[in-house]
Amino acid sequence: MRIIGAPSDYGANRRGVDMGPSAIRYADLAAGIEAAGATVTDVGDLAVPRAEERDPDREQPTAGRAKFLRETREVSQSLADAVAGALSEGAFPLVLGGDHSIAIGSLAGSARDAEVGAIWFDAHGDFNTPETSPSGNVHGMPVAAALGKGSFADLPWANAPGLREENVAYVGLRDIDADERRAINESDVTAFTMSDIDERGISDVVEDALDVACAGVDGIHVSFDLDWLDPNEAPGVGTPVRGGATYREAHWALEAVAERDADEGVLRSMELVEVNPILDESNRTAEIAAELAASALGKRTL
Ligand code: 4U7
Ligand code: MN
Ligand code: MN
Ligand code: MN
Repeated sequence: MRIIGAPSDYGANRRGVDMGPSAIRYADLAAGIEAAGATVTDVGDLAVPRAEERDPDREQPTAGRAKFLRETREVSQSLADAVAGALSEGAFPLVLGGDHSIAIGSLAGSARDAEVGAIWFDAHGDFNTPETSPSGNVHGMPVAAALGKGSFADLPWANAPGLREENVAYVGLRDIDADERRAINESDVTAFTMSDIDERGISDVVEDALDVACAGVDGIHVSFDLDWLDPNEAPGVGTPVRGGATYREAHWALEAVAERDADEGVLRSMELVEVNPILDESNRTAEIAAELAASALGKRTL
């Protein structure tokens, strides 16, 4: 497998998430994955210029409200190439964010030459468009971008050709904006909220999400926003929301992904996003991210 760092913070309004890749590596990511039985190659970080190096006058080339869209395009295109490149060489791409806007590139690369499903572990729907976004922050838009919603229809670099709405499954939503809710409900994505997990338990919900993502595709992309976890477990994220998944639920979820992969070979690409070491308590959130990657890649207790 191949580790690709994407230290972008263009999609969020808080600095620090650009240090996510370093923090996750520092948390013994590679050793954990090797203990799970995979061979690790770390190709380092993509070159992402700092926001201060950019002329703010050159922002906003297109539609609506989307901050740093030009920079997001550059990062997305180089990440899409890196992900597609890994896949074409037979390596599993594990992308380290960075804010969640990097998922635009991961999905564009993973679904460039294949039919791909996506499982989205997140407190948020990330289904805003430049037209509906209350913040203008692109980390709240990657699912809509990949699916070509709103003005993303005019931005081919942002679209994931082999991703269909019918194969997108959310797990554990709990903070959705008003227009975003309408758009999710009108779409063909499948959304499981935290209430679904309360009612049915994590195992039933994740198995259903896997069924949705895996139906008729070549493989799945796992997008893991650390703010899916409860902030008491993972405080180092930019947009914490109370009432999230527990540490054990998160592990169970990714162990279920690993098990499905062992049975059916479905896992194609993965990303860990929104780790912000500046907001963290020691390096707790990055450590959880590293452990979860090992779980997804097949680490077992016995
Ligand atoms: B994350 C938000 F308004 N919905 O669009 C927005 F609440 O990648 C938050 O899931 C988005 O962390 C959070 O700005 C994006 C907001
Ligand atoms: Mn997100
Ligand atoms: Mn989120
Ligand atoms: Mn966030």
